Amino acid sequence: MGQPVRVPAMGQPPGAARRLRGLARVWPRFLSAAEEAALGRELEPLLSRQRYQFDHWDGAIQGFRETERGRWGAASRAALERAAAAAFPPAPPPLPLVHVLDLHPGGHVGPHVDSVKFCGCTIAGLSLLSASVLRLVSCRDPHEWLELLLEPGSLYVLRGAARYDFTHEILRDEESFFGGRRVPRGRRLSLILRNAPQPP
Ligand SMILES: O=C(O)CCC(=O)C(=O)O
Repeated sequence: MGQPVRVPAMGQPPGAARRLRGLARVWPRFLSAAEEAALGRELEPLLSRQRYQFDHWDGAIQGFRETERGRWGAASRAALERAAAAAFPPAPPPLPLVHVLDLHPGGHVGPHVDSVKFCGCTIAGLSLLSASVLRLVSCRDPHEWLELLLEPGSLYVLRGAARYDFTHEILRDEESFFGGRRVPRGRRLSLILRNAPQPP
């Protein structure tokens, strides 16, 4: 595993990049090909039983199926433990259930901030199958934004201000560009780890 990088896309205003230094990070090629294959093998039978939903009640996510999983085979568990060690502070650790999101090629995750009722200071995601662009936009100033390129096999982490003060979204295929470069959005699987909210 190399050092995390946060490559700013061309034309990004520098304010968000400065504000989110160390708080929004990507580790490209975090997973080995064997780990990606093991995770995919384990998830495919669970996901393929479901239909993609295009009518989510609050519209935040469209064209998706999802599950939560707490029991993993050895290879998948090792990869998730490595991700947890890289992305999370010592406390609170990630919750035991991993949220698995399967996004249809025509689906997207709209801008939202994860509810503070269910998620603490850190969100981390492993991406499989298709590359995508994750966009962060300041809740205070929509001109302050940052985009991260999520290649298959990468790990991202959002913590602190990146998690609380910016919305995050996964761009739909038609809008999926990174620094002027087209990033075609096919079917994408993500495994999202979150820690528990801290008591006030
Ligand atoms: O798929 C991802 O990486 C992000 C998903 C997300 O934002 C969510 O489920 O709240």
